[in-house]
Amino acid sequence: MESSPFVVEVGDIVHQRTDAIVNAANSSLMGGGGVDGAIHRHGGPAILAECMEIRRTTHPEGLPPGQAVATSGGNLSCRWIIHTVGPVFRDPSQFDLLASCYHRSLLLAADLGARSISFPLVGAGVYGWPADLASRAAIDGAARALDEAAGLSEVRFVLYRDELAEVFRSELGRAPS
Ligand code: AR6
Repeated sequence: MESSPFVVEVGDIVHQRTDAIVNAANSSLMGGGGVDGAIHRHGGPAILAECMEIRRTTHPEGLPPGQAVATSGGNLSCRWIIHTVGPVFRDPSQFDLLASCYHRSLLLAADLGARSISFPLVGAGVYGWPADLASRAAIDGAARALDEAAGLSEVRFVLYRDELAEVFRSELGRAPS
């Protein structure tokens, strides 16, 4: 059996050295707090300029939850930033939409030629998803994409705190192999 491409670590997403880094954005693509704020702060104005161009051209109404778009990495050490938007948590019925963030982000990264990618725990901050459900959605969405996409050899989940990493690892342990 091949070894798992999943890596779990505690850290800051902006310091990852993977081909792609995923941003937990909002539909406006104009920046915000949390991961989004950190990525735009460290990545510099080129990222916002590209996001504005995406809004002007392909997504004038904003990026809907569950979808993903790419920009360059600006001053970050990645080649691409994949911006995705989690649904705001109300109840678990939007689980598939949250999983879709991972699925679509991975397929887009693979299409661009990325071999490695770092994800934050999309939806688990300002958008209010409980860590266990957010972790489950991450694992399900990413696993589904890896069944479909070739070329990605490392999928890194970067959790902000030890407690989140513990929850994530326990959900990963429950995942069907
Ligand atoms: N590196 C890794 N993880 C982080 C970092 C970081 N630098 N900063 C926060 N986290 P959030 P969301 C964790 O709120 O829930 C923004 O305003 C955080 O602890 O960034 O999808 C956007 O513009 C949590 O576990 O994303 C949207 O309006 C996880 O990353 C909204 O927040 C996600 O937290 C999106 O909310």
